[in-house]
Amino acid sequence: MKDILVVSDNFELIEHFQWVASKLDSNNVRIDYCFSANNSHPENLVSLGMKSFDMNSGSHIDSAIEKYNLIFSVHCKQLFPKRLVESVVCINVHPGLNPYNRGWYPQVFSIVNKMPAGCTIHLMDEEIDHGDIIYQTEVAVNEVDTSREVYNRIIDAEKALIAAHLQDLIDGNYATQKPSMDGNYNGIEDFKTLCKLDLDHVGSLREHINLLRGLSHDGFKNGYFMTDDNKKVYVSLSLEATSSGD
Ligand code: 0FX
Repeated sequence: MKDILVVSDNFELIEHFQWVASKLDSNNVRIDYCFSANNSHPENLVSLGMKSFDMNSGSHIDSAIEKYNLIFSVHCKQLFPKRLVESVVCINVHPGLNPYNRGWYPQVFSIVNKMPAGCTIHLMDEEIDHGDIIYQTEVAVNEVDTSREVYNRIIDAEKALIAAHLQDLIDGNYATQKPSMDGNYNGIEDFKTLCKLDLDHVGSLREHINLLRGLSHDGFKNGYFMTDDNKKVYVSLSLEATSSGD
């Protein structure tokens, strides 16, 4: 019997994960689903039967080490402590193409810095989005994409990897590959810095359009500048491509 813990703060992915897991042979696998203690709005996750798990609680970590053979992070908003990743096999499902733009909102940075985008399933070590790679899918970043379009493509690619490989991940039936380099990491503060638009910044229009489409994500207010009378003005970009030749 394999005892598995899945910690996730992403409703769409975890709903899909549960659906894929429901098709597995339930005689061999027992799965508990939790959201992280950082999640201030877990209501929809509670509706999926999930409970809170605190990566900063010594007793939660102790009981996880004792109980589980395998732990998944599926967009978990808390860092897994060193003690946990060194005691239990921990696997991360990450919305970026490691080692490029590890960390927060990878596609935002891929649109801005032109590094590849995609998703990665990897073994976790104590560094963020850093361990040996198990599966990866690169997704396209087109000239007309905002963060939202690329993100939707990444979520679809993550769902496809979960559907194709969950059984293999549980069975340990996979090969791993060391990332070719350490790559680069962006934290939430880097995203917040990107959001503060400097009206005096000098650059090409192409560079500025890329910044604004990286910050444009339907449903969120990201990029902004301040008016002389100290009001925040949010900016987002809408792009529409004609079919070729129009
Ligand atoms: O769950 P998730 O898609 O992923 C994020 C990080 O990117 C990932 O590296 C980390 N492992 C995981 C725990 O958290 O994040 P989300 O659902 O909060 O946001 C999804 C996308 O929405 C994000 O890529 C960009 C966009 N977004 C989100 C917020 C909260 C914005 O554009 N602005 C925002 O304020």
